[in-house]
Amino acid sequence: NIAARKEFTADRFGVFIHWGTYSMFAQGEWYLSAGLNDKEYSKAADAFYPHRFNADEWVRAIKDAGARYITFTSRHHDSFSMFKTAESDYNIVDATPFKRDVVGELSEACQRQGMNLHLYYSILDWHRADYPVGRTGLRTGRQLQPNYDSYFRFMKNQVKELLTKYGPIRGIWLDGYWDHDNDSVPFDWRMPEFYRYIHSLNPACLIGNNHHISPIEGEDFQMFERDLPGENKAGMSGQDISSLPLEMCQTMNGMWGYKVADQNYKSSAELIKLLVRAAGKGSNLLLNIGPQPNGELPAVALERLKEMGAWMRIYGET
Ligand code: FUL
Repeated sequence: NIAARKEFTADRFGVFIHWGTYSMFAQGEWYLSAGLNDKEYSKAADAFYPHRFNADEWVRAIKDAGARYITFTSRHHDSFSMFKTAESDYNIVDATPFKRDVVGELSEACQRQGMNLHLYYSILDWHRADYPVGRTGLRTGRQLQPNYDSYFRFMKNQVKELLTKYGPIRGIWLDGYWDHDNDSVPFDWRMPEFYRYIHSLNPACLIGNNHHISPIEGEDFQMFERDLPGENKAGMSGQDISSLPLEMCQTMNGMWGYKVADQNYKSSAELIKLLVRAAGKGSNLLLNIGPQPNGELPAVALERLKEMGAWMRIYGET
């Protein structure tokens, strides 16, 4: 997968998309963890109908900004799958009136427009009974029957669906490892086994894990959350810089998922500076957008993409 890694590094600029039923509450993607009852929260799926969702429009706007890949949340901590899955009914096709496979539509749009697609996948889960609850886990309204064997099997099956049914998926972006940071007995996530499984399905698939520690065997790129590699201003990315391709992710405002109260967007000048500084560190910038519950990208985000595109057309490499 040396070629895939090189292509990834040459991309320099990607757009992260956090979108799920949490977007409906407009409070960010961690809303469920604010002590909510999981059963009540999950009812939102029954009203999720993002009638303005148009994958081609998203991809067009992102492409015009000069970004070369998209990383999309296939399943976040709240466990809701944005794709049709046989592993759980709690998914966009079976649990919502919308009934459209968002990952599928996005993947097709990406293929039509020559955009690389990565999928975010949470290994931490706030909803399933079999996930062994960690430091952020909820107990409210939730059944607990921790069984990592069962949960691990579930993850493998879902990742198999994602990597075999949706065309070319260039990368998998794993998240939530830090949920077991504080365990008294070290938790074995069995990541090397998981990575081998992913690579057996697609040897070229780039694996990254937002674990905030140094790379584990089997990973293809190293990520830094909200920080330029080596800076660690946000206190989450203190790990040493490795020789793997690097990627930093950052929000346009302050939250990943749509948060209506957060209009504190960075200016285009700041965002361009960030992109340049990341490139100067040999790192990609993965810049986040949280689409609205109706399926549209927020107007301010679209404006920022436009302005970045204007700059990229002059100064970006082609
Ligand atoms: C974090 C997650 O907990 C956030 O919700 C978000 O997805 C960010 C990119 O990674 O670890």
